[in-house]
Amino acid sequence: MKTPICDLLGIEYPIFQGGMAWAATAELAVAVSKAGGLGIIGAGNAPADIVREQIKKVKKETDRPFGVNVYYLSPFVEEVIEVVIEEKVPVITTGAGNPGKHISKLKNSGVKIFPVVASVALAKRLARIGVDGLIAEGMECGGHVGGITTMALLPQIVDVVDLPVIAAGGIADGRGIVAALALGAQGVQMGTRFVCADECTAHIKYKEAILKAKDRDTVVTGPPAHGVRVLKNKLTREFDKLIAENALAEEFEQLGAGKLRAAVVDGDDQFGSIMAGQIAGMISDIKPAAEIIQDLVKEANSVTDSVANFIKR
Ligand code: TUI
Repeated sequence: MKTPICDLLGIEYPIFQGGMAWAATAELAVAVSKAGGLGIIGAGNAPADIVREQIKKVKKETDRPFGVNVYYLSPFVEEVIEVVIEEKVPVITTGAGNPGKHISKLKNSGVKIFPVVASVALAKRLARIGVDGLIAEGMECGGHVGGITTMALLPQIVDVVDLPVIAAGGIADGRGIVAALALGAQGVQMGTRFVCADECTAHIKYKEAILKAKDRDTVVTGPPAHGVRVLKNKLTREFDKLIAENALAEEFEQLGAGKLRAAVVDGDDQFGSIMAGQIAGMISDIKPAAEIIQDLVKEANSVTDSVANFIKR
């Protein structure tokens, strides 16, 4: 399984690990990069010195390429961009905002940029500014969601940009990878699947909640247009009440504050925000990241053969 982005980034397989706030720490990024994928540190709302520590940790453990996800709603975006440049991080992915103003600076410093986009309009705008690739994220994903599914979004973006596109949202096995490649992607990004890697430092209760989840167990909470996909629990019922009351954006913000950390770090599966994608219902085991990747590659290969048989018959 090899696409042009493997050579562009120096990775073995076109598999990105989602840069999830709190859950995507150096430990997980090291394991994924060592296994031939692209491990990614999720900077989230962390201050720049914490992000620098995480980067140093990855560099100490592996010479393989890795990335940092920069969360554009963080109060520390400017400092995190400086750290990424100083530490010569090979690749960044970006989320929840438009990284346009930093692109020329990053490019001049040799940092490759793969912004996450959830619309064709933003994909076109960023392609014009000159990014290295795009991550097309469908609304099946966990965390912040756009409004278009991966199946519909991905080919529409592939058709209008002359850049490698990575598919994200709703992918957790070899079938999903082959489907994404069929729609024109050059690779995939997976978040929820890698939360259930041994090396992910998320609390065991967070992982177990994903293992227990069925297809309809995620819900999008938060104010309309700023939705976050999570597993249903007592917190999401509190959010439902706010919706019913037509509550103000600030009330949503207050209810959500600190809840991702509570779920990932403290294992609060009742009042924590258990961000996960709709594919959670398909994930049934916790195993080493290297095994996840090897199984994905094996499965993608065997699915490719059966698809070819169907089509040529
Ligand atoms: O970023 C995500 N997903 C996330 S980030 C996150 S961190 C967090 N969330 C809540 C509480 C505490 C921490 C959880 N999930 N996905 C990437 C993504 N980015 N999807 C959509 C977008 C996006 C949205 C708007 C990208 C650009 C954009 O631009 C608006 C503009 O300025 O044009």
